Amino acid sequence: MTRLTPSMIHGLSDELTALDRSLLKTVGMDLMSLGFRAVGLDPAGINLRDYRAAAVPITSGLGIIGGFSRTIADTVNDMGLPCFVTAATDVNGFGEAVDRGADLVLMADDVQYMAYNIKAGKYSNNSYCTAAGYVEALRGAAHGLRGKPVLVLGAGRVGTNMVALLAAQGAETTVADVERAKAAEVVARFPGTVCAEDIEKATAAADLILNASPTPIKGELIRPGAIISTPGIPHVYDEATLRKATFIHDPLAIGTAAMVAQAIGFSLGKEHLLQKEAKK
Ligand code: PYL
Repeated sequence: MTRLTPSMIHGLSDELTALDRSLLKTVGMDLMSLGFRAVGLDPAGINLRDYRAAAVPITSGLGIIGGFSRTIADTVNDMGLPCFVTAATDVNGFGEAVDRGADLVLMADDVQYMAYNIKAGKYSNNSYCTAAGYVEALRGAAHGLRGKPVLVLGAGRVGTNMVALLAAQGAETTVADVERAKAAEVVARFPGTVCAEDIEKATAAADLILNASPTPIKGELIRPGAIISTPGIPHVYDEATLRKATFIHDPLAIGTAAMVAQAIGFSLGKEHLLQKEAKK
């Protein structure tokens, strides 16, 4: 998982309204609905104001990323679920979240980003939920994925979870990774999935792409009219490329929305069908 930087995070909170608008136009759902549908839940009838969340800054490892917890809280508030950032960090911050009545605690170290549902005693994790969020976004933009060829770039934790989710939806999945053995390992786990022999050729032939790699796709390889659903960071494309394809991207909000949705689902006695298979 590529570590976000303060500059990647800067301004995201101010862009949440534009993200909602863009998602509605591209995938037919706003951020909140996308998050819930990504984990198989219908947002209708769930009153998010009945819940309370906290974002706890975590100082372990490489430490706090400026703006990270604030941006998470702003994203969760944008979904309609009240969320505050604790004044304290780490264990003390977790205690503050509990004392202030949080139902969900969102926190991330250098290895994992989770939303912990205190009452349910279960957590959702970012690798799985980012995969679910971007697969659902692609499904919405493509008006369904069943029987359609989809290229997954990157066979890490997020890419692997994407392949599992695509298999469940009956897509025809090709996996590509610069480390071919990693792609082959994922293909072996999901019968019917194919390993790309030549990444550039596979990319140039793809109309539906999930880019879970840390490498932006070369603009000249992208087919006009392609739909590219990509949590990958850094996300840098020139204007000509951005005009010829449909891009679905944001560095943090879509994964966070699906995490919150799945964590709320634990309170409703629901667990997404693939969570048990997902690699954490
Ligand atoms: C969760 C993000 C999405 C992409 N990369 C992941 C990342 O940057 N992880 C590290 C998060 C560290 C947060 C830090 C803080 O500010 O609490 N411990």
